[in-house]
Amino acid sequence: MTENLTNLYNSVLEGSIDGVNQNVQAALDEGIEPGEILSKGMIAAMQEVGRLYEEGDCFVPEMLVSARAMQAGLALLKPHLLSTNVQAMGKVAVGTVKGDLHDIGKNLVGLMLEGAGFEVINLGVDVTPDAFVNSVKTDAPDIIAMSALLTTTMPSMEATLAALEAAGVRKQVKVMVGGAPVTEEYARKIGADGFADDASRAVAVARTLMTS
Ligand code: B12
Repeated sequence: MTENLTNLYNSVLEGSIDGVNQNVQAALDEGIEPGEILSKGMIAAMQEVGRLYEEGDCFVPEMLVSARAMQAGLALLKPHLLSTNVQAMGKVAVGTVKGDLHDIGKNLVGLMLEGAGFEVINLGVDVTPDAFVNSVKTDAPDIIAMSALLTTTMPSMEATLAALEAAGVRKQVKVMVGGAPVTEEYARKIGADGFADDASRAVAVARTLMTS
């Protein structure tokens, strides 16, 4: 890793917004690909934060400052991740499921989809099954993309699929799911149409769903 990427990684770990901003800019100036800045400098650091939390070496406030620093860096990187002049591919409504407030991964998926030419409706966090159903009725997305980061909120994905079915709109929309604890097997079990374990694969899955 270059010095700028290592400094960026450390800034996310320390939760330093100034450090993240400076080092994202320095890495861009050095000519490092935005995708590499994101994966090696920022996502890898958030994974380390998760590991430290699991080991009891950091706590929720530290996770939060790291998350804020990462979000600042993402905002700076966003224009570089979005390609221009891409044709509209379809419409995706993204949201983090009920009870879950983690939004970095969901926002990243939204950002990459936007970059690939999808129109993205961001429903935010703590999205109830009814709110997903309402979005299908009012926004008419081609795809719903649900994110969950907690094992305790994953069942809300299944509840949302049931709510779509009960409202008679399940056939109008494709559903894809993801988030750290979600697996391909779980996605299949609950009857989702697609799963991806990272944001760039999410784009590939969304493209496939548009033609299936
Ligand atoms: C940052 C963070 C927080 C921040 C969130 C800030 C924010 N604005 O998002 C704060 C401090 C608020 C937080 C709170 C909590 N957290 Co937290 N958090 C994390 C942490 C460290 C990083 C998550 C993250 O942003 N990762 C970076 C992004 C880029 O990755 P990602 O979200 O996985 O997304 C990628 C893929 O999964 C995929 N993806 C994501 N969504 C989707 C959707 C679709 C459709 C697709 C296709 C793909 C996809 O693509 C993304 C990009 O590649 C994780 C650790 C970890 N390893 O995940 C713990 C973690 C998720 N948190 C955890 C816990 C326990 C909590 C709390 C319960 C702690 C507490 N006691 O209060 C609360 C719950 C609050 C709530 N109700 O939601 C646990 C969950 C354990 C479990 N198995 O359920 C984890 C795993 C930490 C741990 N190792 O124990 N957390």
